[in-house]
Amino acid sequence: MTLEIFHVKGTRSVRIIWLCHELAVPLTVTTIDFSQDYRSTPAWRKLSPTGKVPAMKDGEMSMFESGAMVQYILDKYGQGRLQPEPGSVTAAHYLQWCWFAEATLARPLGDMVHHRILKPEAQRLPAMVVDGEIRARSCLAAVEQGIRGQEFLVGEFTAADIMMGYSLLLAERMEVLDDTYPEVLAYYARLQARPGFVIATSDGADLTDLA
Ligand SMILES: N[C@@H](CCC(=O)N[C@@H](CS)C(=O)NCC(=O)O)C(=O)O
Repeated sequence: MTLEIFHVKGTRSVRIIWLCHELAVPLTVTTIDFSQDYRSTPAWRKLSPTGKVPAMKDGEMSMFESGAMVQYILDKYGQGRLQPEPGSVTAAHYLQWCWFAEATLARPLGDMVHHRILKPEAQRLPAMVVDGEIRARSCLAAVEQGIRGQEFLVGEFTAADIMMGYSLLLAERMEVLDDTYPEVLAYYARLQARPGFVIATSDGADLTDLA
């Protein structure tokens, strides 16, 4: 077994644990300390130059960025599962939602997390939280429209739903995922019911050796 995810409960490492569970790909889950002190150490910065979580290793190779990890695992271990045929129309929409989940929806949510929780109180800007909520709500409205009439983002369950599932978890935590978005709530409930999501978000995720 060579694949190892450096994990903190409730962070984007959830995507990797969930994906490996869906694919039945062996994964070692190593929980790390989320403190700023630990994330500033040279050892952690070697794996993740900006100090963020997660980082992943596959043998000698190490990488950061959860979406890139998802694509790497699909390409190396997925045997065509959980992603559409490259170059197809469905693949275009699959890529659209993967990127939207992290680059567009998670971004304002990240601003909210920083200015509500992570930054020292003296550095928090309430206006960033207000603006983040407006931007996040506009993204949730787009998901509401995109998911209407289908079970998952591109029909069948794919890794785009894993990318989106974590962003929705963040939206829930920032209290913007409410009944303004009934289709998104129902979709999120479908994602939460998947065993991979349950394991990846549980206290025991770090004890899970998905062999
Ligand atoms: N785009 C990056 C985002 C990584 C990220 O923001 N991770 C959060 C935890 S989920 C983090 O480490 N936040 C602490 C910080 O930004 O200092 C990814 O997908 O891996």
